[in-house]
Amino acid sequence: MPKLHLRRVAPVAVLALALLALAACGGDYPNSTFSKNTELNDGAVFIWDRMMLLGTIVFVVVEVLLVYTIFKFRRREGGPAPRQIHGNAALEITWTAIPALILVFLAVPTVRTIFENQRKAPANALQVEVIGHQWWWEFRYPEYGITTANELYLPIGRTVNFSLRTRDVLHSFWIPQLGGKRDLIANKVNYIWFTPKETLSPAALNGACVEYCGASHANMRFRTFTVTAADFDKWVAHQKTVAIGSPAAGAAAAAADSAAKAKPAVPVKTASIIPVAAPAEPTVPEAWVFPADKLPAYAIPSTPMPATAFDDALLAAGDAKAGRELLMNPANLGKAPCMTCHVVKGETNYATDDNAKGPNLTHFGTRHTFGAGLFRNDARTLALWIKNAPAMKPGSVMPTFGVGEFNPMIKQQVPAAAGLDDKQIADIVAYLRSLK
Ligand code: HEC
Ligand SMILES: [Cu+2]
Repeated sequence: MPKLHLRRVAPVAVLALALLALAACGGDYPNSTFSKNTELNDGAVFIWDRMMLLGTIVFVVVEVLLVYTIFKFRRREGGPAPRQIHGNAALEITWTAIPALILVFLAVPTVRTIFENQRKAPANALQVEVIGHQWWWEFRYPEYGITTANELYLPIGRTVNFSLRTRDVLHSFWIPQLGGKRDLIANKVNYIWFTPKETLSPAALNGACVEYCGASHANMRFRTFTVTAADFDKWVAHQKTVAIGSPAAGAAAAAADSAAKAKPAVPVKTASIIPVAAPAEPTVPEAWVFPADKLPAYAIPSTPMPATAFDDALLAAGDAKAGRELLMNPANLGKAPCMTCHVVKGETNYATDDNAKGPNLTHFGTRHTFGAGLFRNDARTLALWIKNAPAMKPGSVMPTFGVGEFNPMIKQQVPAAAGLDDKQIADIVAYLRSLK
């Protein structure tokens, strides 16, 4: 056997190990929970640090003793037989007492943190209702009458109290950067609260479901935007309005218009008829969302797209008015039953927030992502989604609508009479994107 030159190999091995260990330092960990962004993180990080410290001390002491013993008392050729002993009371008491003491140092802060986290949230906390669905997230702000999906806005510096419910099976709510997870349990309302610290800068953070909940559990994600209090107010002011282009928005526009005319100081706009696909008109507070150009790479979906063809020229020519007619006219419910599962505030609704099977689409055009954080909200991705959602997201409750598309859920092709052609889909896409 070739002789192993221990003296030569050892330094190399030690160096390799050190480099490996150092590789864990630095770098960007956007989904790490070891950030001190909330008091919930603080508690967990404190316990973790203490556990690591004590654990490391124990590890080093035990390993040093072990290695020392192995070498010092190894069998030597012709050596005497080892001394025979029968236990050592002092030693045994010591090595029972030390771990017990260490556990006390771990248990006390752990229990204290658990009690702190289970306390009731401060009375002035922002209330957010989180409702888990297979496989997406509904967020409601009861204070403001806002219902939205998959994108959560939180003001920096204000405590937020989440009430957690599920519409179906167990889920678990987790925004690693903002602290611990909590389960959504059937027939029970759970709570979790924390405060994004005053010192934080606005950020886009990832969230996820962390309790296995079926086919698309891994595809049940969401984005959280921690924004300044002023920006949050802007977001709220816009999100609580009805959808632009809805009949109710038309009425609001007319009212705002006459109000503007009454005040001569404000330059009066001549055109007062708002087309359905109007870009953000000043009648509804201007949409404020987390700026798209500030989205970090980790918050931009990169889910692979299906190879389905879609004519980009059709998309560019999408007619929002025709799309709206498809969705809102009851005569079209057979082909486009969208509004039986989705709610658009201010429009013809067949569902309510409480029985809608799909996400509220009121300000869908202002969202960066859809499909529970899986897809970028652009025209092409949206068109493919309407064509065949279950082909893009396994198990999706949203059915296949594209004529000729294969619905993997019921293993059937969509017949021409029942589905939507690409032109109709392009029109619906234009309408959905106009929902600013
Ligand atoms: C049977 C109920 C149902 C019908 C009908 C339905 N959807 Fe959906 N839709 C859903 C569900 C459920 C989701 C969430 C899917 C997911 O993310 O897992 C969804 C998601 C969506 C989304 C993405 C929303 C988001 O924020 O993630 C859009 C857009 C959408 N549907 C549009 C439509 C259109 C347009 C139609 C009609 C052509 C339609 N839906 C018909 C149930 C439905
Ligand atoms: Cu899940």
